[in-house]
Amino acid sequence: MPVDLARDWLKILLWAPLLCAQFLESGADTDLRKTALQLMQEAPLIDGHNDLPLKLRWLYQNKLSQANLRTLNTTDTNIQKLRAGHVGAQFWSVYVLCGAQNKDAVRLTLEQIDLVKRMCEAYKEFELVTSSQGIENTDSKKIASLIGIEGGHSIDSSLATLRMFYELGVRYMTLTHNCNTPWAETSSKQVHDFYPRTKGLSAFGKEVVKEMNRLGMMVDLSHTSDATARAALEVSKAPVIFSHSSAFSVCSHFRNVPDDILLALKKNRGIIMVTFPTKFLACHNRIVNISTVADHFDHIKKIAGSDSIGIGGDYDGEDSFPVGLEDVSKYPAMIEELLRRGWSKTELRGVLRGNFLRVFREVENVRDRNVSVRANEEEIPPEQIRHECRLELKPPLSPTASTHRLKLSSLTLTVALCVTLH
Ligand SMILES: *[C@@H]1O[C@H](CO)[C@@H](O)[C@H](O)[C@H]1NC(C)=O
Ligand SMILES: *[C@@H]1O[C@H](CO)[C@@H](O)[C@H](O)[C@H]1NC(C)=O
Ligand SMILES: CC(=O)N[C@H]1CO[C@H](CO)[C@@H](O)[C@@H]1O
Ligand SMILES: [Zn+2]
Repeated sequence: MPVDLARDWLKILLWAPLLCAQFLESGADTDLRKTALQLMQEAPLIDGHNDLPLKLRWLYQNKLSQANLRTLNTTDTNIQKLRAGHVGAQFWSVYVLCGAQNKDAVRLTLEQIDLVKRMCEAYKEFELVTSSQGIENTDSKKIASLIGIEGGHSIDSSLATLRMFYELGVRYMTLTHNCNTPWAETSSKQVHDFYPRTKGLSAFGKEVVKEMNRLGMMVDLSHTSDATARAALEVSKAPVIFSHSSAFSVCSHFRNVPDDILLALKKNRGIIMVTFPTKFLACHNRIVNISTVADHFDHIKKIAGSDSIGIGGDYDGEDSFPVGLEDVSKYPAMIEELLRRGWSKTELRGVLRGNFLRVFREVENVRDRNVSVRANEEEIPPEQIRHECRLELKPPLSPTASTHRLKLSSLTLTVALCVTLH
């Protein structure tokens, strides 16, 4: 045998076990992917936060007729991708920028709600849903669509406005976005200078939480300061959610949740829906991939148990997502990685769906046990808000005939309505 040929044989002999191992490993990977997909078929994902409605405002000025949501490719989200990602229910955020606070936040929020409702009318793949039963009843070929408000500035410090948003189908409200409101403090103190004196949850803020409990609207604590979150956890009679946040111990970003609050959340029976934007996931390493996100899942499970976990991708809400999780079609890769790390199918069914449904049902039960309680008529003390966009609805003071007075006050009311609704 020539020396060269012998050397080749030797090489093959040396490499064979390695090649074999690689083959087995990739076989195992295909199995894990298959298991992940099967699991998601049985338990399609309920995702806590998606900002497509904001993108539709930016890209199309909410002119839905100009976009094809089935194939839209300038966003992280379209219907094909949601299907590939096994998303069974999606909370659409009707977020309006903090800059609208004290201006037209209520109108802009109404316009985003209108947009989500029109999405559900225009696409048979979406079904507007407002209850836990509604999610469970949704045909498996459709995507249950729910509405969440992101930022208490959307209610303009008015419990009546909160109630009307509930009637329009809103089922969670994030107490703050990146700005303080007069009644709740944000975690992003450096972004806006609205109401710098707000600390945690004010007395009126506690009334907001109680009224949300009474209505059956979930209290969302993503974006709030730790003081706000702790106060809300204390006041709320129902489980709360973090619709899109990750673990502070893994990455000490102000958008993430520290361990003591994770423990309080476990006690409250609420959930944290782990979020995927890279800037909240990795504070130090530059490579952010599925392993990084899995570290957050593992940590939260260690502190609060897998029953306290869901998923809120925040797609279309931020620019950068981890390698392997670039858009809403990639959720199965996340489940595959958790299977690889030894998460059981039961735990993952909870993460995908069961844990959120438990929270939603308990929120509805608290509402149903309080049906006899009347609407909260508390108002925010006027000195706590800025006034220039608010008209005071008082009858004119001049001692005129009562009919004249009536006419004037109805005129005042009309003007006020114009100001609010325009
Ligand atoms: C994105 O969609 C547009 C409009 O339908 C199409 O012209 C374009 O080729 C698509 N781009 C990619 C990368 O698929
Ligand atoms: C993620 O990146 C790290 C290196 O930073 C690497 O060790 C790990 O294998 C990667 N994980 C995946 C799932 O790609
Ligand atoms: C007045 C009333 O019915 N209050 C109830 C509201 O719900 C909470 C939580 O279930 C009960 O503890 C209250 O008694
Ligand atoms: Zn957000």
